[in-house]
Amino acid sequence: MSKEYARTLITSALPYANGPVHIGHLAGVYVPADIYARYLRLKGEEVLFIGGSDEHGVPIALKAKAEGISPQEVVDRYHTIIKKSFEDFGITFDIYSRTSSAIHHKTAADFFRKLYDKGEFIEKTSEQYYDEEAKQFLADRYITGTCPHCGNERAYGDQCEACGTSLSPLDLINPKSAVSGSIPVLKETKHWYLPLDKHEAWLKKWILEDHKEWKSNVYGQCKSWLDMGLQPRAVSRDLDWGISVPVEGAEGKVLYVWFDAPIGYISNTIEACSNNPVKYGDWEKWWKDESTKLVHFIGKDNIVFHCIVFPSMLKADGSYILPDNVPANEFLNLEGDKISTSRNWAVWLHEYLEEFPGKQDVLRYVLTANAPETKDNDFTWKDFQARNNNELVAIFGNFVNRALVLTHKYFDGKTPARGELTEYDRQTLAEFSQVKKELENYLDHYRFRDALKEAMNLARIGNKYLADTEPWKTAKTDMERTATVLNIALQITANLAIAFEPFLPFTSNKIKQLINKKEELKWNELGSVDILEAGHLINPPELLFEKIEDEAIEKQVQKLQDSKKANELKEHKAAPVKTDIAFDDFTKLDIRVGKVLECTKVPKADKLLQFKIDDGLGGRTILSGIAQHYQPEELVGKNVCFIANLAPRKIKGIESQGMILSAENADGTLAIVHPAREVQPGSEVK
Ligand code: B3M
Ligand code: ZN
Repeated sequence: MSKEYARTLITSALPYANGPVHIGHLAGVYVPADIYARYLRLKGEEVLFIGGSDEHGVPIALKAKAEGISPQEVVDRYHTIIKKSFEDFGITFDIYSRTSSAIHHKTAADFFRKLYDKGEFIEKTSEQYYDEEAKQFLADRYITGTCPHCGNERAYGDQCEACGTSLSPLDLINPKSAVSGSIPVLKETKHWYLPLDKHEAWLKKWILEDHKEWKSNVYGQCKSWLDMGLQPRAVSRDLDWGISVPVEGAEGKVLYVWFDAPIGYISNTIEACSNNPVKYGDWEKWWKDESTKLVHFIGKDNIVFHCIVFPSMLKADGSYILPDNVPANEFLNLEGDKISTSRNWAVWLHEYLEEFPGKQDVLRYVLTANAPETKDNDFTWKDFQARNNNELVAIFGNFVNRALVLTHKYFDGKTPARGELTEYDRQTLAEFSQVKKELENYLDHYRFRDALKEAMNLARIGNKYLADTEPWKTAKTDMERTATVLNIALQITANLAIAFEPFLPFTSNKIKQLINKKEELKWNELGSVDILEAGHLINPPELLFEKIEDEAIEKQVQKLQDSKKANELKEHKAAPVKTDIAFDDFTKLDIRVGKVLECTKVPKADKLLQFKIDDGLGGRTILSGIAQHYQPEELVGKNVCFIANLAPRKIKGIESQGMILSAENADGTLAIVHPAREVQPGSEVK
């Protein structure tokens, strides 16, 4: 369905404020949403781009409990970090607010109340799990257990992350409270349900018939939900963190986070409009006027909420428009593995900027070029480096730099006048005049990867043009020809500033500064060869991109490997205890403390260290296979524990008179055991 709209309201999923944001967030939601918002603004359209933090829900309450702080402190911390990351990456929200705000509490409570008064909910008492120790009901992630579908023992009450199935607490096998670890009991409680089954008929028509143009991953997921048949969904929870259910007899109950969060888009609109009424006008025109195009940018795990649940809420209210499109992305993986906050398998945006300061656009470029638009995709550091070095530096940067440097060299930085065009010039101009149409076609259909490729094509055209026309050669014989070539190269450069503005805004600004065109270049100038008039002075050249060296990439790969290792250790379970022994058996072992007098590497044995130990009995020699874990010097003077009555053994011709004790990690790293205080050499360990 294509329709003429007057304005566009762009929403982007509100990230949970229980951790910082990573490249998966950026690639899946915020970069595409920002590209779209910038594109429409550049075209002069009326746009409102909404962002904000989602600050309710069980994971936040659990995190607060684990850290011994309040949920408000948790969300304050992460809201600040997240907001800053988005600013740093040039995500141009018109507002970035939060669902713990007073405006949101009121908007969400009013929304609920209206539906309640209209009789749009079902009230139902049912049995739910209750933790008698912690004296609370266990909703969603407050309860864990075994997934009935895949057997994962760490499934949550709302979802199994191993197989992706959405669950309810009653589905779990061997349920356990995440609060106290105790086994929960069933207890009656009352909740409000949105009867999605009643909405099924219109949803089917609206999505399956009227929105066949939605992305196939989105359409497909909706279809399978609708084919399965919709059930009433609870919109309240027994929790103490969230928005209180605004009806009598609902003490201790809050709105379910997925009920209040999408209303956050509305609250944030209200806030933006009341902060800046001149710019944005009345909030209702954004939500209640059929000539507004509403577009939700989200990740695939949010599809059902944005295509089925939230539209049903809006419809139940009756005064709201519905989304025109929900261009959800699939997931971005990292080096072949699912991105995970809890396993620290992620590239965090704030950390990226510490390691690659000023390189926001490189990440924006790689994440768009590799966006998981139709299927899950993989981010690798090697690909990041290759795209930077082979595409941004070698093509885009190289072209712009040559155009600027040569203009300074031959024309003192003044845009030369264009003379007669050759057939080849005409061909080049014809090629690049297509770029605008192609770009628009892709951007209008949320195909940002293809759009970026098209923008990059413009840089390729420029790069090839200079390589073929070789103005550094013609400058020796034909200044007029050189002038024409550089005029065209500079016009292409100006075009690049426009074409890349949605994708690489920092680079686009830098080009504008370099070509001395600070006044905004408009989208409709794209394709023009008259952006820079003859004589227009440009600034001294500077490089747009710099090469990223192998060391920088290896460091990032190493960082990930370290976090994988740390995880393996964390997840490793201690080995089961061996069969019992009698006390007498233990006393047969003579364990002593000794001081290391000397420690040296055994020649021609890479694992062996030779110790001279003061055992209080005149000293002894012990060999130990720990040379890969310790430098000999660091052990001299230390107290160690050793088995004193192990039968002596000859190794590499040296007699070892005992065994030094050490503790070993699951990954094979180890640490020598030391007594916690100074004791006499020869003391017995019991
Ligand atoms: N906070 C889930 C997520 O971050 C959720 C989105 C809310 S959008 C209204 O994936
Ligand atoms: Zn599962």
